[in-house]
Amino acid sequence: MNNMMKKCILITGASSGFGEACARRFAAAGSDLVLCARRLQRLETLVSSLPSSCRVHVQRLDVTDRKSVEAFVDQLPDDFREIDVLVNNAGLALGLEPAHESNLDDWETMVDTNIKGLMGMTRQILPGMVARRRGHIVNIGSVAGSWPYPGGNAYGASKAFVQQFSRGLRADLLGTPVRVSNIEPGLAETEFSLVRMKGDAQKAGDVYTDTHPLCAEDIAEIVYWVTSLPSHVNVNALEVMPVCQAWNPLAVDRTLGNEV
Ligand code: NDP
Ligand code: 8X3
Repeated sequence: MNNMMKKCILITGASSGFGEACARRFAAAGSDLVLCARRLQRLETLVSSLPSSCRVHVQRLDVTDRKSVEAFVDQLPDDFREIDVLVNNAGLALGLEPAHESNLDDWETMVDTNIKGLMGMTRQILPGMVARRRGHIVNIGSVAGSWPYPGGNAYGASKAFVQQFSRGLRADLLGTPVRVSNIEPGLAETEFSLVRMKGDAQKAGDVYTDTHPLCAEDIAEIVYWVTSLPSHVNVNALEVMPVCQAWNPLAVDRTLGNEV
């Protein structure tokens, strides 16, 4: 028996990518699962492929819908109410345009999902964890939260929020046994780029051409690992890139001449 068996794991954005891989990883460990996303059909297909012994509750949830998020815990069946691990994974990037050409609706959707959705879920689940004196919030941040790149503007800023919010939670939760971790992945091949490129499969594929990116299972293994560590160990943040990725030198423009 491993220490995640029968623990109840709530994963947002479980219909693809990291969230789906986390569901499979925790199911393999014998955990109970609460899976949510907007695409219910995808969740149901995922459930049908999990071991039949796995206890799963699926719920359609748009994390940008504050009323639904607020009603979420009350709608959980009794057996799934005591969440041990919340994986705040639902998120997205939209567009790669420079700030002066970006779509404000895209920016707002990223804020609503990556920031407000994550805050709302945390606010719903955390009181129960504190009351039970048991729990772990795992936020999925990004390297983009620390390292700016052209076109990363609002997405990177939303993940910088996740980074600092995770630290703030740690500060608030000192004196409780509740743990908080921010996992900050770099280049990873999921549906992330297809969403960012708004369905343009060619552009999405180009992101990964001639690379060996992280895969969803890499991140799921890390999420599993940080949550299965002994209960006195808190991984505050974990930044992970594929070997083929690193930082650029600071950018220097040589075209402006006397203009500045
Ligand atoms: P995917 O696009 O494969 O998965 C994103 C998941 O988020 C989907 O299950 C989607 O479900 C869900 N989601 C999006 N919007 C909402 C919403 N409003 N309400 C509920 N669920 C939502 O991408 P990844 O798995 O790569 O992304 C997961 C997380 O990892 C994101 O937070 C992303 O920012 C982060 N990340 C990704 C990296 C990468 O390179 N892939 C690197 C670093 C971080 P549905 O559409 O069914 O609602
Ligand atoms: C996703 C990784 O580098 O595309 O968060 O921003 S990156």
